[in-house]
Amino acid sequence: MSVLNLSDKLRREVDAVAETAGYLWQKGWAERNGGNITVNVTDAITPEIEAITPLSEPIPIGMTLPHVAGKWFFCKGTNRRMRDLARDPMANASLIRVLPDGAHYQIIADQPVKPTSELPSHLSVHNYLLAKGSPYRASLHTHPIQLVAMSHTREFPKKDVLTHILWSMIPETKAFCPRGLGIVPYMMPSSVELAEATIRAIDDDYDVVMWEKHGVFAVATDVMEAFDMVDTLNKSATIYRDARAMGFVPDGMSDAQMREISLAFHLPK
Ligand code: 2HA
Ligand code: ZN
Repeated sequence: MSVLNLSDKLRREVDAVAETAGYLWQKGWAERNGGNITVNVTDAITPEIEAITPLSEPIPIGMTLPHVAGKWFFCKGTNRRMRDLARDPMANASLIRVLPDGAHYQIIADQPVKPTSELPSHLSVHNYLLAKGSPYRASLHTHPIQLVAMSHTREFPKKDVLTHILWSMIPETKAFCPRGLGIVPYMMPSSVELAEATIRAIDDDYDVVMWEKHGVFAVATDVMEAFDMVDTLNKSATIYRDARAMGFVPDGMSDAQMREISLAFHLPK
């Protein structure tokens, strides 16, 4: 029996992850096993799920993260494909519980799928969010084509230059990604340095962070919200690219037009 039979709330969380994984694949942002999703699903755990015998022994996380102790996460499996996660989420991801020591986890359901190799970095971000009392429960890493392309020149990835260009392409981008796009210089995927730099960028008040020449990392209340922010930013990048491909540098909305958006949507900047 699937654990999904035990909690409607967990089923909705898993359905949202599967739906998002399908979008990532359809958009061409998730080649092979590219990208990751982890969601803190602690609120969806019922006493029946808590009573399930784990499918694995305690597995070391590789670091001690006190704020995720006792929390439950739904995580894409290591080496699993987004397109397979979309089709059959419980066979390509797993429900895990972090043990009270904050240093080990156990796989609970539905199958002994080992979570993403990025688990330490994703859990570090969740640990940071929980420590801060943030309502954010979802983290998403993906490879959005046009945004990544824009990180391949020294002209753009200066702090807030890229954000300004993207905000100015369509009004929605500033309205729905009001914190803009943080930038983390290229670092080795899966490295502790990359995880730490990502947390610093989130702490700097960004919800979406560009990993230069690699992809983006987004945090939000839920996985669909994280996807929507990346999708909106990438839409702006695509409009920018298409204007350039038509042979001109796009004007962008004026500063006055952008201020008007900030006022209408009560945005901080
Ligand atoms: O886990 O995209 O950067 C797959 C990745 C790592
Ligand atoms: Zn990646």
